[in-house]
Amino acid sequence: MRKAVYPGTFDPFTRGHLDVVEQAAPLFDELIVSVLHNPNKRPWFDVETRMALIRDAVSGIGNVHVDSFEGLLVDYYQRKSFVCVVRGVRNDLDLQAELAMAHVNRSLAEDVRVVFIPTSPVFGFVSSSLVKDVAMHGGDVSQFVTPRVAEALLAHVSR
Ligand code: COD
Repeated sequence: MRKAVYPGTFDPFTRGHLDVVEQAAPLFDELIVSVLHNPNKRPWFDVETRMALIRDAVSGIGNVHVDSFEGLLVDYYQRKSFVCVVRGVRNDLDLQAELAMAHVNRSLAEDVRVVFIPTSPVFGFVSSSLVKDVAMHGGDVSQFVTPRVAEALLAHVSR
């Protein structure tokens, strides 16, 4: 069973993330989208909410499941016997950062393989932080996120 992990903060999950999932899912028997639980950060959405929003977004893709993890990615990778880490790349800045992360992960654990998926051009400018900025200023986020995520963003800014 070739099981890969697509790890991230996903605060929140965007159509850009979904595009990566749609491209990566057919390459593996199972793809796990996994949300990092980082006690040092203050995300807009807690881990359970982020997981529920991702589950809704990927519900139509049979071999994709949602999980969360704490601590080092490489420890989680080995514990769960993943064969690959999937990461999305939007531009050269992403590539630089992703390469650094991949090298660090490979230094920590030699068996960690990383696959970069270039985003579809239409989502190349979408990021969770820009989406939150648009939502915070009352803009329409529907082209960047799924309807459930748009609802959650609206609820968050209306609190
Ligand atoms: N189109 C395509 N891809 C996209 C888009 C888009 N519009 N937006 C984001 N992406 C990609 C990102 O490039 C990334 O590959 C992925 O989607 C997730 O993005 P984010 O921003 O939600 O998640 P990150 O980058 O904050 O996740 C970082 C990790 C949580 C994976 C990392 O910090 C980690 O592994 N932490 C655990 C501790 C650890 O092991 N540290 C050492 C690692 S060097």
